[in-house]
Amino acid sequence: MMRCDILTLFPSMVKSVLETSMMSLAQAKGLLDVTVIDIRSFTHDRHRTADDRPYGGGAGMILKPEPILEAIDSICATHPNTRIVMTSPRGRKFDQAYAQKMSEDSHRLVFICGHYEGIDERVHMIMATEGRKVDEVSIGDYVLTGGELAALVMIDASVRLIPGVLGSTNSVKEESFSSTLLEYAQYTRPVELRAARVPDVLLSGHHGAIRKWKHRSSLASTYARRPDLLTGRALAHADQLILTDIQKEEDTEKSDSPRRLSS
Ligand code: 6GU
Repeated sequence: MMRCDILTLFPSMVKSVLETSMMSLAQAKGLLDVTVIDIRSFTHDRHRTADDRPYGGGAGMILKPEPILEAIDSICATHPNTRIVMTSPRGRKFDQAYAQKMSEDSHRLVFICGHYEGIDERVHMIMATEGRKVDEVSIGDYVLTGGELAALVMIDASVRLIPGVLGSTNSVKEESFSSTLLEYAQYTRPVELRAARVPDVLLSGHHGAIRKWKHRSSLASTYARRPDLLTGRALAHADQLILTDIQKEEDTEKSDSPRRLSS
């Protein structure tokens, strides 16, 4: 069970995603619990002001610290076991291992979605000083207009790792990145399509041969698309042999971009 709060200026944007597909199903199954909190509900002025101009000048607006700190105080008063996740392009990079940790985390995860040019620096400072667990997390090296999509990406990647959310537990185990190889090629009907046939072995019913084929397909796909995933990694001797074979095949097929492994 993952428990989250999302602090945002745009609750409807977040809610629409949470009401769809796997996110909605996970909540219905009681495996995910998300509360969306409007940062503006912790403002006290007539205009519900959540942002202000930066001291020292510069472009854009900054999120005011008080509403965010009040929102966190209010959550922590009822849920002391929280981890604050500040979405920010300056944060630590989110990856599959991070998603796995999140999916197993017993803390209530409080996502703070930054907007405009950022959040008053004292929010991070004060939370750290108060001894709260705070992580700044980025989903990649590009800049979003706000942290909502980033928070949703993190929740989506994590929630599907909770046992029972996906139909079969195998679909998680076999896929990309759990094994640090990309997925093997997949096919469905029809067997023949514009002269392109499904590989015969997949129709053969020989489970051993099929397993071998899938593994080879994974290695070939990884070698062709993400060779960086193979270079840093000690390959089993059997895999090294398969890879050599794949490389030979590629050379004879005058591939458009032949690549060599450094190892
Ligand atoms: Cl977590 N937030 C924002 N605003 N931009 C980002 C990001 C997060 N990760 C990458 N770009």
